Amino acid sequence: MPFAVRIVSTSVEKEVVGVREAEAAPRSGPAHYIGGRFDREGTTFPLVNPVDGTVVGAVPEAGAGTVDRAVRAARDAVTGDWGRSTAEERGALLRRIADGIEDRFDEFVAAEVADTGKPVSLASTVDIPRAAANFRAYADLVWGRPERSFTSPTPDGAGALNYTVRRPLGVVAVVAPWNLPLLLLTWKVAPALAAGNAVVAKPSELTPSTATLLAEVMDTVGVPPGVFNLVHGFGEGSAGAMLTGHPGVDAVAFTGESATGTAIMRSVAERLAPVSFELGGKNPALVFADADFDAAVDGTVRSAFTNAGQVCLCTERVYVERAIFDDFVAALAERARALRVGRPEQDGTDMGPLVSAEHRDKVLDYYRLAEREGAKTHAGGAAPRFGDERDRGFFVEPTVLTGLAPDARAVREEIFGPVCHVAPFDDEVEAVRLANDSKYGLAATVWTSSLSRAHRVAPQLEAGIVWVNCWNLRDLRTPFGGVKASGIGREGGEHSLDFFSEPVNVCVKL
Ligand code: NAD
Ligand code: 6OD
Repeated sequence: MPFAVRIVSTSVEKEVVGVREAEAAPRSGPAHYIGGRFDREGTTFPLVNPVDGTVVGAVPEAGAGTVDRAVRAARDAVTGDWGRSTAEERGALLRRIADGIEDRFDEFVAAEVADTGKPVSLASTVDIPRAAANFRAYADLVWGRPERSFTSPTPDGAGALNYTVRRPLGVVAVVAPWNLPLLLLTWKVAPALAAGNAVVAKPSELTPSTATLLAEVMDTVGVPPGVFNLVHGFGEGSAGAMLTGHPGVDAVAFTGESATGTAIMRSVAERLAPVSFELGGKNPALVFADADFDAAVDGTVRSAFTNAGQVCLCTERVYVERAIFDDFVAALAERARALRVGRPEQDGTDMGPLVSAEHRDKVLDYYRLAEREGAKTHAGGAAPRFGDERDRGFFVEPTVLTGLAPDARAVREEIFGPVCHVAPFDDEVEAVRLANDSKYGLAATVWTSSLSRAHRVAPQLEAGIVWVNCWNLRDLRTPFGGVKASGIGREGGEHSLDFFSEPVNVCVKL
């Protein structure tokens, strides 16, 4: 048995043999996790509560030496027993990780809420359950993965058999953003491990806590030392760039801003390491006059304001057929004004603060820029005032704008806050042209009651994901990713397993 998980069947396996005691498991704030050991080596930077701006902890910042140790630990794992593990063994371990997350569900929710300020209702129904689901999904997928084989003719008539084996890439760097910290980290870690790689993960400097809890779970359920490593720090000039630029990293899976993707691509160019990039967006919604009006308003409220607009899939550009434009704007603005902005743990809170003071300032700058560019503000447009400690937090109002020209910066640039601009269109051709008039191409939404229109419009949209009469309905098996500046490659289901492994054709002369 190469590592400490007993495989009895492919069903969920509860029994773990010889699980190591969590070594120096921190339970007291963010820590690096390298080669199966936790440490807080190096200088620290503050962890800030977005609700009131207070400093609530300290995060260790990995320097070049720490990153190097993590990469070496990962290399040792892939060249050791882990590199010879079977898909069945890895699948069983992934299920244990999912169980481990669920066993500490409330801690994960509390940590995610504390770092991001997102409502408990969101963290407990989306972030944490879907993070656990990622591990289960890839446990199933890697086990059930079919490969094709071909028999080929040979000159002597004996023939040859070609079949494919999948090899892991080796040491994979996973660099994640702050908006859905655990969900988006596990979205890459789970398939990377399922495919047999060792991982060095770097979460966002703003949201280090659930990644640390994940390392604790990995440790507790018996993930072998070096298979999953975690380093904390910033991007440029810090742990992020040191990791992606490390010559021992065989591939980089990154989610974050498009400009960061460019920087990472430069850092891997010399050694030609493969990248999987999930990047920014400026996602359009098209609302046709024949749509179910209430469903379209409801869906647009969700797509613009979920997680305070800090989801890469959020709608920031809404195009509405002229016949219903005024009614739609009025209804959307009324719903936006009614959203309850407040404490994440309070029942009924729809929106918490933004993640950081810097991000709040960026979003508020865009609100002001939009007004200078000629926007009319129908809802929001500022920071709310509470009259208590939340006024030192990072809250902004959900905002609905109209009246901007197609080339306004607030229409073209990703804001990543709770804001959308609504503009009219006259026909389907114009709607598609407006939707595609962006350097980004992540997700698009179409609201219509015409089946023909839906099928006609969807494939014309320059986006990796098109939703019809819904938003963010996500099956983990489906391809996920963007076109243009929104990404390179696809993740999700088989697509992630394809990225995290190389097919090797074996040709046997019969
Ligand atoms: P970001 O690019 O600033 O940071 C993401 C991660 O990259 C962080 O861990 C950061 O420390 C690290 N990083 C920054 N500079 C780096 C560098 N030079 N080298 C290596 N690592 C570096 O993004 P963010 O602000 O954390 O997240 C918001 C952005 O992420 C938005 O643009 C959003 O659209 C995008 N996003 C995209 C998706 C998607 O699936 N397409 C999903 C979520 C978020
Ligand atoms: O898969 C999901 O549930 C989800 N909310 C994905 C979001 C991805 C980008 O931010």
